Amino acid sequence: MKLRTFLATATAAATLMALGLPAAQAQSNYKSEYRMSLVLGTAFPWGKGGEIWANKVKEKTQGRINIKLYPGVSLIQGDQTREFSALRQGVIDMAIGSTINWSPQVKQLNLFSLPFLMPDYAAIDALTQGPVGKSLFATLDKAGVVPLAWGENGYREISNSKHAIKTPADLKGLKIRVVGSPLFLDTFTALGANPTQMSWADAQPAMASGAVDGQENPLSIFTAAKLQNVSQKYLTLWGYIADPLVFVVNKEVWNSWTPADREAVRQAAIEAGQEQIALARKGVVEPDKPLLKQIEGLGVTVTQLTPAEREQFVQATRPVFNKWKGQIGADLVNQAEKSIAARKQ
Ligand code: X2X
Repeated sequence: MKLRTFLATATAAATLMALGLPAAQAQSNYKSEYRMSLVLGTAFPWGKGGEIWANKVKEKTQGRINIKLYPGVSLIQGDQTREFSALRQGVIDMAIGSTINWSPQVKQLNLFSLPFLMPDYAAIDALTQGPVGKSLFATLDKAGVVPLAWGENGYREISNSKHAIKTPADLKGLKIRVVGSPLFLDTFTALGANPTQMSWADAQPAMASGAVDGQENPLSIFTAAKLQNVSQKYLTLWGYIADPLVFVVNKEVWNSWTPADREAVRQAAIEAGQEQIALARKGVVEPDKPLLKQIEGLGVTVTQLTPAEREQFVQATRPVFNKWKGQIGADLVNQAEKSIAARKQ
């Protein structure tokens, strides 16, 4: 907000308060609609989370804050790696964004993309719900947005059109679509693959045409986007990284709301985040993992690695981990490893 606008707003609010007018009448500066950016729509847990957040905000603010969803990152022409800058600039009012997509601007968020840092869901929770999560929220706040809650995209499993992947040698020469930060290029290069960076919007036609052989994404995306129909016939569960989602609001927008409405939006984000995480994990945390059966039922070969097989991928990517530890911040990575070691299983 410009200083003059701010002073005018503050004066108006003070006057209204002095006159004893109800808060509802102090909101003439509210927009009729707030724009929420998302990569994926309501067919996916990600977009469902957006819908849940928007509905809760509407209810908790008695309709004062009205949110419209813009899936497909349509406010930025589908270029998901520009979402964070657009948020900061006010092109986007609020978003639920993946740590991967914001990593080019906020290098600390690369933490979650460090290969094989997080062995299980408890490890993700130990990071987002502990000192690491706090520290990252402080970083995001400093970078110019208001972070409110964590959500989850999920563990990113690798698929391709050629053959089952059991060892790093199986990745050799495969063209793998990746998104976001250069860390992904390093990881897949270290594994002998041929990574190529492109947006999610471009990835699906590229798989369909055979311009790329494979991709990595959570299973909920695999099924909802029907990746078996774009030649993804082989799927390996390696759990190498997972991307959390972050619920955020543009700072000027946030400051334009009354304290009570800010609290309502924050509470709505926290509740929606919890519900969204449950949706993201549905089908993969139950003992019989029904989502895997569903995917096998689509004619996809699902490969589960033995601990020894998985270890080969860990070793092959260790130099990348070490290189990026320095770029992300050794203190943050050390804290993350400490939190994970102390996690409740
Ligand atoms: O582009 C992807 O792979 C996706 C949808 O998972 C993200 O936005 C990080």
